[in-house]
Amino acid sequence: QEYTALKLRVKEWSEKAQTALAGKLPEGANVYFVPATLRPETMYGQNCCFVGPKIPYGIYKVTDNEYYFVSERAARNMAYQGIFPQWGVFPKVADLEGSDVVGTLVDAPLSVHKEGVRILPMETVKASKGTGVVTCVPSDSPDDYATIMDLAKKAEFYGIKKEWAELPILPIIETPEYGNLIAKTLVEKMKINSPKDAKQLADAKDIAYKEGFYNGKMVYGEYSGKSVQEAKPLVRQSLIDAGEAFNYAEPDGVVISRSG
Ligand code: ZZB
Repeated sequence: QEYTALKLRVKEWSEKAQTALAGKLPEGANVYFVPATLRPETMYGQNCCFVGPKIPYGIYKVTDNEYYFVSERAARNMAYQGIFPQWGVFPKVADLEGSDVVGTLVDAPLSVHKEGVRILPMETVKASKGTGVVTCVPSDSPDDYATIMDLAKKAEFYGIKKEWAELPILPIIETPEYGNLIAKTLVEKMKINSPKDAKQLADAKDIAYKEGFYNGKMVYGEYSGKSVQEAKPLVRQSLIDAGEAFNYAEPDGVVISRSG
């Protein structure tokens, strides 16, 4: 699986993270949350970024002033893809749980929300996939739409400020059959009531991927008017050229036998 790993720079840590990180990072160091995505062309629509509240994460040193917040599994994979300077080495400077960083303000590259977006909890993040960090695009991802609605509805229960989950959702891609907010359309049409409706959400995700890729047209950003198929590699490359993203490959879980 070939992902685009995006760099969301921390602007302000949550209180819990500030306490946990005291003295662990050099002055002026940049820390990035690094979500893995298959949809770089949707990055204009980022309106928060998710972590699993109970998942363990680390902050790993890449250079003297650049650090990544990812799962240990992802850091290890990255260390064998030339992402860290020394092959196979991924120095950890801090341990944090997802819940510690909820409320942190980050800068999401290309996002319409220039003032930054918040780190929010998502119960369905899988620790064993990608980087364990998931950027939220509620216009085009049904999982993200269902989660953000639930967070806004039960903000107190989740221990977040309601307004963190209420940033405007802007159209990024237009499809002939599902309009310009495909995730919202599918969630409503399929009567998905909660992020826990796993089966329907998997079906909705499947439709959204196919419709977006084969019939989608950009209606926002530099490549507005182009098809999603054309825009996808262009957005990806411009993020990489700007130093705001890099390629991250996921080993597909196949165990390679050395004896056979
Ligand atoms: C932004 C985005 C925008 C995404 C979209 C999807 C969509 P797949 O196909 O199963 O490999 N993701 C990444 N890591 C995790 C994780 N650890 N746990 C849960 N979800 C994760 O899924 C890849 C997509 O799943 C990634 O691309 C990421 O969300 C999420 F408009 O990033 B995506 C129709 C989907 N649209």
